[in-house]
Amino acid sequence: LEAFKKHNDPPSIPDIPHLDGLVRITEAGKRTLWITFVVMAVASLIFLLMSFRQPAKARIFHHVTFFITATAAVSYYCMASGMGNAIIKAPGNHAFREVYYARYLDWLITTPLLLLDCCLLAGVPAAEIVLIILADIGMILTGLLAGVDDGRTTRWGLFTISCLFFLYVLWGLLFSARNTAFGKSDRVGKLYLGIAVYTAVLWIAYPVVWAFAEGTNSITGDTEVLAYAILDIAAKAVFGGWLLLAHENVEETKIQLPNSWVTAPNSG
Ligand code: RET
Repeated sequence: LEAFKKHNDPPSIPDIPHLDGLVRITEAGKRTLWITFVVMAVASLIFLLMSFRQPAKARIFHHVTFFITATAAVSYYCMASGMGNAIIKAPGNHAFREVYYARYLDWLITTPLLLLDCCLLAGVPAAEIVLIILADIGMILTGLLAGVDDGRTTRWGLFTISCLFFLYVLWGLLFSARNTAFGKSDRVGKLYLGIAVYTAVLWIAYPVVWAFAEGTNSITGDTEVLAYAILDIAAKAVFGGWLLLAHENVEETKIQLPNSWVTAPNSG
């Protein structure tokens, strides 16, 4: 038993900072993570309060959007506390990088919810929403595997597969859903187009940051944390505020759930 335990003992923690060529975040990066946590938590609270301005049946966008920033808040809380990262072999001799895989768990939940928000706004049929979200899940899972991969060729192979899934998502957002939105009315189309282009531009920046950070290990951990934090705040908190305010003013985008979804049968 002793031999087994010894064999499975993790490397002692103090050894890790002394690893040659290790890129990891410093106090500055930690501070960015904590600030982003606060921004996401405050945004969640605002979205929750905004939901009370609508009747219970018409809060679906508020609830989806609340879950997006709330999930990000939990994820940033964990990352700021030093959880959800791993030391991965990086390209180059004696190069290692601290990779925050917790982000991918966040994205696994939040990117489908962001797409759901966009698709509900445009009025995309349920079967197509499922396909777009499945492609998105494929994108994040292959991205996660690429991020924690210490091989050379598989990392970029997985990155390419992830990008192919991403192309499908972009096509759904920018062409298919756009046509559906303009089919509903010109106002819905214009509102949707603004939000979809904003989303597409921000999302394209993620694989670019990835290529410099996890991909080639050419920016510092702090720069990576800052870049993803700015993107996350824009893609979740700013996106959410814009979506909620705008849809309240465009009657055709309001979704009323059936009564049976929001009241118990015997509650009157
Ligand atoms: C990865 C790396 C592999 C290739 C591609 C990626 C795309 C990631 C995207 C993330 C979007 C995240 C959002 C988060 C929350 O706001 C996984 C970086 C294509 C598009 C919007």
